[in-house]
Amino acid sequence: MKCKLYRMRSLKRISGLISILTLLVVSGCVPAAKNAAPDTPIPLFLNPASPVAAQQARLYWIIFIMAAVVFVIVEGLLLYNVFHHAKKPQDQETPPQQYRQYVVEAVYTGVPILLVILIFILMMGTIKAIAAPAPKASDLKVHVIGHRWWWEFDYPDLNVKTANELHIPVNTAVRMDLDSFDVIHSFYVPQLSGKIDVIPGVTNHLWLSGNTIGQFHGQCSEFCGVNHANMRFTVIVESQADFDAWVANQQMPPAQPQNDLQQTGHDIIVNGMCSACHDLGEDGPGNATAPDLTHLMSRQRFAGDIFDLNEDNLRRWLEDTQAMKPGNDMDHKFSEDQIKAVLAYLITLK
Ligand code: HEC
Ligand SMILES: [Cu+2]
Repeated sequence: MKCKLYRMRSLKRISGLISILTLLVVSGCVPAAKNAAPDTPIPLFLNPASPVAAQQARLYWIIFIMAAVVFVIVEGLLLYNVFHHAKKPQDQETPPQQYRQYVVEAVYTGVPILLVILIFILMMGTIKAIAAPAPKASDLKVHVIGHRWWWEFDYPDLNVKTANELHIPVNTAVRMDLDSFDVIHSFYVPQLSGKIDVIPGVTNHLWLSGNTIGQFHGQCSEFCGVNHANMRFTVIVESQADFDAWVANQQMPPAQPQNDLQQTGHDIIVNGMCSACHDLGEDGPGNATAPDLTHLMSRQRFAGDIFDLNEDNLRRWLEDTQAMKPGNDMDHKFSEDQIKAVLAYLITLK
């Protein structure tokens, strides 16, 4: 009997531990991957960098403090009764029973109802505060397309296409149309935006704006297959001048090959095996299913924002993409010569 009880207790303890671990994993509090983005601020909505996240954080803290006060009062009364009114050995009689305590009952029914009504009012206020502002001509339009396992960002009015890196000017409303190329993904930048599903065949809409210059971590937050965790992106909130300079660079045609080796690489990309999936400037399938390479080297990271963009990593990528990001959709083998030529040209694509 004793043994059984003991076993039950340790089972309880283990299941408690498991639920804490699950919570940690679900909330993303596990050690970051080796190639994680550099020192970006903790990607949490409690660390807001936009009016939307600030409203969410405010509501969170109000409800948290309300809950904490209720918790302390309720647990305090409970503990007080447990210790102060505990039955003593000399107590032989059952204490008098209480009936029809209308005041007590009114309090413990009324107070929670009032609290819930208060939360409802606060919630409506928050929903109103983060609703999209009226459209303005100066708003920036972005078409977001989720792919397994990377993000495409198109700027239809600017004729710019990029991958895994969303540049936006500070304090500007950004209106996004979100679609998926394949399965359901979810767009989430904790410090900037709410979360919205990205669904094939449906166009969803989200607005966001950043009021702090900096880089903010984004992550697909709807399980979408083997590389779901490696489907990240970065939102770069920058001054209008920096943004304009970035746009001007993105609008340029791709760099011209400077020697024979680069020319060979260029031709493989434009006419060879890469052109089935990748666009380069005006060349390529047009409706590319893979990241646009025109200004590849202007980005900081690649392949779902997880590897630093430099020559060594690109070589590793071309030698064996499946070893680097197992299961990704670039399932091709290239010869030593092809890799050398392609790499020579790729690294000039600033
Ligand atoms: C079958 C389609 C396909 C072919 C062919 C292909 N790729 Fe890719 N490539 C992809 C996909 C899909 C990704 C994105 C993988 C991911 O992030 O999960 C990618 C990613 C890349 C990236 C990283 C881009 C970024 O910004 O994340 C580079 C560079 C690249 N490919 C170069 C090449 C080159 C060079 C060739 C030809 C020698 C080539 N690819 C052929 C599908 C293809
Ligand atoms: Cu996804």
